[in-house]
Amino acid sequence: MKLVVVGIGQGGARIADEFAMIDRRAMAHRGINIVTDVFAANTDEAELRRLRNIRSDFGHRILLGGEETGGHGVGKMNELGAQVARKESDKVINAVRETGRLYESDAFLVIASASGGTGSAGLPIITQALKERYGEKPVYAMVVLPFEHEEHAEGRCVYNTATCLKSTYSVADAVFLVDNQRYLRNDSNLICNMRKINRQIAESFYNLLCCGEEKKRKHIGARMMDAGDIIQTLGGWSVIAIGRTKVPLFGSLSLPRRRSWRHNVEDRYKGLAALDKALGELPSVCKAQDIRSALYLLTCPAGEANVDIVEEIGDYLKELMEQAIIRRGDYPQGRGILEVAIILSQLSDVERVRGYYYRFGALASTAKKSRQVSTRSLNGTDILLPNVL
Ligand SMILES: Nc1nc2c(ncn2[C@@H]2O[C@H](COP(=O)(O)OP(=O)(O)OP(=O)(O)O)[C@@H](O)[C@H]2O)c(=O)[nH]1
Ligand SMILES: [Mg+2]
Repeated sequence: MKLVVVGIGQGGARIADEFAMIDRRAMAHRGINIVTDVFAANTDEAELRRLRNIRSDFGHRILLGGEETGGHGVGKMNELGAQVARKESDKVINAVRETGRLYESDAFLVIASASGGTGSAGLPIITQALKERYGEKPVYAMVVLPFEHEEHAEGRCVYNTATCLKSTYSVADAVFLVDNQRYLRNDSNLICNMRKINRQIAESFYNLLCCGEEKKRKHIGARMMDAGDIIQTLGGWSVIAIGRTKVPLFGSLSLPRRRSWRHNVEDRYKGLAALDKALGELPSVCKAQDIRSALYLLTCPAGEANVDIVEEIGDYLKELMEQAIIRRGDYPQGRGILEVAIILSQLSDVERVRGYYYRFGALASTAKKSRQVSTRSLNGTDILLPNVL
């Protein structure tokens, strides 16, 4: 599957930058192309300059709202972010049109953080503009949810997140929810953590995108997963994750060794062990009974893949999510690692999203009350509006 990737705002652009990176890796290691083009759009000029992998011309690093913000971002004010994105969405659409390789792309992926000002407001607007212009291709959105400490610190964070989620859901063909908090490792500093998080987010798409683009027969599995499977699976709220286990570098049939009982059990259930890790990485947003559609892809060296592993994973998932249509695939690729990539989609209820809507409602009514008080106390001079509205 080939994507056109558009990152908006700081978080979105940096994650898009990692997609440019995995595409380079796919070309260098596997001779295939998984991302036809990558764009970053931001109101922050310095941030655009800091990107590492996206082509550095103005057509790929697009400055929005130069006049309104002087190239310094919108400082979390998503109203300004929306105004700028509405006025300049054509810049992005024109840049995409000029890629020249649109015809080979299967879908768009538009990425942004939910709690900033530029990305959270720009995401639904750019998604809608792409849908209007290229209606025949699915447009998927990826929304990065804030860290817990950010939510506690500012109401604006919840306000932006709730409005971003609601408006993006209404226009995108599917919305991937990515939870920053889920990826947080306490042992690294914040910048290092962000980089690792961004890398991991892009990495979870790597084999899924590569699989359907493989041309060499030895890398085509018994059940190949391609763009059609992924497009059929995706709809509404969605989540993605990968889990990995190590497998012997020289295959299971290498020199006979004395192996402990524990190792034999791990070997026997390595597919389930990787699946378990993938499920553990998912953002805690849904209950199994709310999942309507899912897919999994087993990627491992050819000698490690067998029908039992693929079926074991499928049986386990079917038991877990009875209502879901589950698509499966296997991809003989790589050395020493067995990976399970999983997408859960068409989630009928997402508690986390409901939580944001609920808190948004509470913030709005508190704001209304305090507006009445402040208006009264200032004899009608309506200037003490809380920051969130
Ligand atoms: N995963 C990830 N999250 C990020 C990154 N940079 C910022 N964030 C998160 O994104 C949110 C802030 O949004 P930004 O993307 O910085 O905001 P913006 O879209 O640039 O909007 P303004 O700066 O307000 O103009 C916070 O929740 C951050 O934790 C990143 O590189 N990776
Ligand atoms: Mg910014």
